[in-house]
Amino acid sequence: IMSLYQGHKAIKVPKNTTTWDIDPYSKEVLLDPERFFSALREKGPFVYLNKYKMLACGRYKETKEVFSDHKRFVSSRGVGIQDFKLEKPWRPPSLVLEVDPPEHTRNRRFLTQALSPNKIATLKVFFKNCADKLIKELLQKKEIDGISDLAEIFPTKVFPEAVGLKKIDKETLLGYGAMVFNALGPDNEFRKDAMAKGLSVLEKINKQCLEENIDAKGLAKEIYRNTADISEEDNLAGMLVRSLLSAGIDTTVSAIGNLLWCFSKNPEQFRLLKNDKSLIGNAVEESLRLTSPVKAFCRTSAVETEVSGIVMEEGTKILCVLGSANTDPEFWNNPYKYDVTRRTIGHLALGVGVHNCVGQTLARAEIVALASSLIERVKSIKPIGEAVWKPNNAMRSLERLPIILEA
Ligand code: OVV
Repeated sequence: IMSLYQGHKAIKVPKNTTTWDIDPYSKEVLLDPERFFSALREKGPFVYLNKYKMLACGRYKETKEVFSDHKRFVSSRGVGIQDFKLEKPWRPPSLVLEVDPPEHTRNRRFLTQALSPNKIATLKVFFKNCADKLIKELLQKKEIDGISDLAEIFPTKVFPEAVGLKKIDKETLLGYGAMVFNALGPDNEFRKDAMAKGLSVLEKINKQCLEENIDAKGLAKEIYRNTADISEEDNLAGMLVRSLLSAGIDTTVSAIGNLLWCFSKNPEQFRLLKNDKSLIGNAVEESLRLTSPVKAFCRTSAVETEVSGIVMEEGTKILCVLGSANTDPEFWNNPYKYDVTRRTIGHLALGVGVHNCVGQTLARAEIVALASSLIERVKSIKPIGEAVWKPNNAMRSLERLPIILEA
């Protein structure tokens, strides 16, 4: 008899696998992720989490291998700890995140088409203008909270406009992001808190995805146009727009907050950038590598299979800790150093394989625009208080980052 545990199949400890009592979804781990990453990698290619009766991996090699093989390690059973084959998910599954090829291939193409190089080029100009305006305003204030005054403000202003939402408030977008990402973890206090604000947020988000509520010039309208022949099918376009709103806000808010954290802690790196602006793109990649805003996603084994000598049964949930793979000393030199000149290619912050971040060109355009404005207009970014991290089951992001921007 198969037993269900924490929303998935309770697997047996595979042979030659270390068992571990740690809770990767606890606040303690979040507050000291680097210690968790190191211990995870040292225990072997996979560890068995006693508390969740599932596996976790954090070495670069295995994390990449699991992510790269969408046939053995499926997304259609959910990328959180819940197995959608065994339990009903909290919302209708995403048509890109929580689906396998061939459906995934078709659906993803509609998003790729909407995010065309031409569209991104136009948006870059818009993002840069908005970033310049915001940084000019913040320089007047001098003392700011890098999160509530900057990281949360920029994406919630430019992204809804890029998508073509007619009206949407910051709180709704951030509230929905918190639900989507915390829902990937166990039903702990963080998931419960996010879900508590739930129903009204869900209603507003679903409404915003409807064709009558989107502007003719945005990405959402493009998705409706490209799916016009078949969009009757299960609200296809609306569901794809929902994916933009699920994946496009919290991720970039966290990435920008984490980038500011990197800058404020490494003034010599910020000065290097000011002297050589051609490094900006790489400085953004390096902040993604080092801080991995999406900490971890799960996969589920569709068959009994083996990786690095570990045999795992069908239905095994694997927590793939991207932040750990991105700081594996077997792959990266001096991995915990923020180094804007580092060769960053191969980092897994935006995933790898068929599910790699479909919005990455848009995300990079946003973050690079903001980084450029900072480097052009700000002399230094100094911490004036303690950086406070915000617990989340799937993201690594800040609650507060008190800084001074000096002109
Ligand atoms: C959390 C997340 C990431 C990527 C995609 C989606 C959600 C989605 O809803 O499609």
